[in-house]
Amino acid sequence: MSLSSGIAGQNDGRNYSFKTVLLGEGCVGKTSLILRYVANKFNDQHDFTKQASFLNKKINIGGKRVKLAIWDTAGQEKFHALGPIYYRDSNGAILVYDITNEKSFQKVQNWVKELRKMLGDDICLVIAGNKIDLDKERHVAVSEAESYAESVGAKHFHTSAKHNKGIDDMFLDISKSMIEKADNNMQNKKTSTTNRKSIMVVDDEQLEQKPKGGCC
Ligand code: G3D
Ligand code: MG
Repeated sequence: MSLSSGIAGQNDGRNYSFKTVLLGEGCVGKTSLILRYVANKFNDQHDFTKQASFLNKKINIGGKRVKLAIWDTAGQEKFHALGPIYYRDSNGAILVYDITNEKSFQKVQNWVKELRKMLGDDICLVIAGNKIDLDKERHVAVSEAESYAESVGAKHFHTSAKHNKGIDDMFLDISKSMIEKADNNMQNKKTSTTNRKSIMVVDDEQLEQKPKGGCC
């Protein structure tokens, strides 16, 4: 598959391919969320997390076929070493925090600022409060997290990779947002092409030089 352009691949309005990245502090559960979603596994050997790479997942949404390339980090976030090269071609980002760790929620807010600054509204954002099975140890208030997400135009999901909660809904939701954005982009492109076609350029000089009395 090609991810080089970063633009939502779209054929005949029915096939889409999107790049989605997971971002957040180390140990919040990014790799676990991906493995649960793609392979329905938890606490398996995280082989694929050793180097930045992605797993594919194909889904069907109302007759539209969506191929998701879901990117995981190689753990560089632990050294604050995740640069724009990792996320720049993304159609969507899932910003993960651990509900028992206030600092990880702060980190999500830093990511939102960076992504909006670098990519504007070109990227669909979702925020995931992970490890809801540890609700007794919660350090991030639900209301605070949800109202923050709303204020930055992101949906908020409560997830548990351990108990497989909220994950399918979250990926479904971000996929729908990416489809909507891709459809809008396609529509805008068509409109601008149509507008361009309808502009007629009249060259005054040529008109003036034309012989007035016909050719013969
Ligand atoms: P990361 O990829 O963001 O660095 P990981 O995070 O997916 O490697 O997960 C870090 C630790 O959190 C792992 O534990 C993992 O099992 C645990 N974890 C991930 N998701 C959940 C969850 O939903 N609930 C609970 N209770 N734990 C979770 P270890 O012990 O392997 O470090
Ligand atoms: Mg990881």
